[in-house]
Amino acid sequence: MTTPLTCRNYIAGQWVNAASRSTLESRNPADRRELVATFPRSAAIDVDTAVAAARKAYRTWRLLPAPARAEYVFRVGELLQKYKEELAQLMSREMGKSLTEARGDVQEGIDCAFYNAGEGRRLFGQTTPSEMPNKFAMTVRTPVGVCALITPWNFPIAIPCWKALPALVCGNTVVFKPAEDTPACATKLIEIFVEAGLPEGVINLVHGVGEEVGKALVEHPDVDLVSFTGSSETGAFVASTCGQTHKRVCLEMGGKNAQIVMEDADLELALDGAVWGAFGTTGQRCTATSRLILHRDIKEKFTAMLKERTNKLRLGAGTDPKTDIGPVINERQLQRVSQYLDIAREEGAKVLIGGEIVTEAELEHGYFFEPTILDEVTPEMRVAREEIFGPVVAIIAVNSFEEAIAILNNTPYGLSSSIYTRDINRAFVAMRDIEAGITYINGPTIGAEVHLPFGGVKQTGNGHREAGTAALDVFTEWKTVYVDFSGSLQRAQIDNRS
Ligand code: UN1
Repeated sequence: MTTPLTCRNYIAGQWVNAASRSTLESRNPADRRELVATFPRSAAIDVDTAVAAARKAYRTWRLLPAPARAEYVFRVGELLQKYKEELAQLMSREMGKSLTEARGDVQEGIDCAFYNAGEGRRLFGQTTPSEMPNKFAMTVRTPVGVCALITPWNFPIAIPCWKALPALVCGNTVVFKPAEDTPACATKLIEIFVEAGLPEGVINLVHGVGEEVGKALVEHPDVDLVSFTGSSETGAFVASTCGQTHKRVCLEMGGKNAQIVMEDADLELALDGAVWGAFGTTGQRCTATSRLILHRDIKEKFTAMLKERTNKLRLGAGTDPKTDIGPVINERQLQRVSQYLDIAREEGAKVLIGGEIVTEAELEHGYFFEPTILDEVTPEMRVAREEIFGPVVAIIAVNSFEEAIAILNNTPYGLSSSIYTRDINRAFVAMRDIEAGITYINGPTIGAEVHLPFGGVKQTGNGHREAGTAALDVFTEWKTVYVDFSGSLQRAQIDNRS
């Protein structure tokens, strides 16, 4: 076993303990006997210092030309490449995903760095004619200020990168509050920012629990923007607090994503997609497939194929190359998944395979749940409507394409969605009528790329998008500038009308 890391906060260019010196532990979810790291249990006082450091650094950072800011971000990308394997190994131990997926998570950070580094030489605004003579009109992007970034444990490198890298290129400074389940990954990420030479105070790290550090950040009068990824319940608190304190707020919350398989689909292809979408990352992606909406004509056949494939999935530690499915993140989540199985049984769903906490000797020290298929699920059941965030997929049978779309839309969420069909007309209708931020045609619900907008509709989001150029709209304000070089007062809407 590796020696546990001692993580610290990073504030104003210094690695520091929480003022209280109190600490918490991060343990390997595949084997809770392994201590991965200890980290500060920070409080409002630590948040105050970090916000003050970010505010101070903002004065100069915002004035550094964007291409120069972007060079730091480029360097972060290079260092992520250099430490990719080390980060992936650590991630796998700290949050349980397979090494293959952990490498993908770091790669998403690298992609995001290089994409946003290029943005330093774009950050395009507009020029447009004025309605008045001898007058110039344009828009420029300006930074928002101090940004609080509150991130989940399921993508411990990719999601902080999605938020921090565009925030920095746009000229903001950052206070980063990572999930309490992945403090070691967050610390390593910040070490990379430090090695990239980022000036003091531009990025600050405050570890701790959401109810303490997250809350203090959201309520802090000197934070200008909160970008939050997590549960809809916490998101509602974040949104209302930011409403009270007039902060900009960008939310990525729950999902209940579905994959439709029509009777004309390539079933092998749809099967690959369903297994990857439902059980990749142990079902712990916001984009995970948690419902399979199957046309009745292929339902029996496809369900049998899925059962056979799911049976072969190997559970184990993410660090073991043979592992297909790692543990769930912690005891609380394990119990939550298990409770949803009780609810499913009570509501009359049939557990086709799985459904239990794993008790076999080899895995007894981890938080393992069997990959689970629920059959005979109806759209009103709670397991068809509520986010479970575990290796559980619910099968719903439908008689028609129209019914499939209606059922897909019948949830409070709208993040990702997928349809497998060979019918081009249906594919286009699906693209139009599915209520979701992301729709895949003949691909699974997971697999978003960094240069396209990421986010959802309905209770998944609040109208913002991450990634791509959409992220720039989160992290900048538009300033509209008029330059009148006529030398006289020109009244728009009046002087140019007789
Ligand atoms: C998430 O689950 O919060 O599209 C992010 C995907 C990944 C990102 C998921 N690229 O599944």
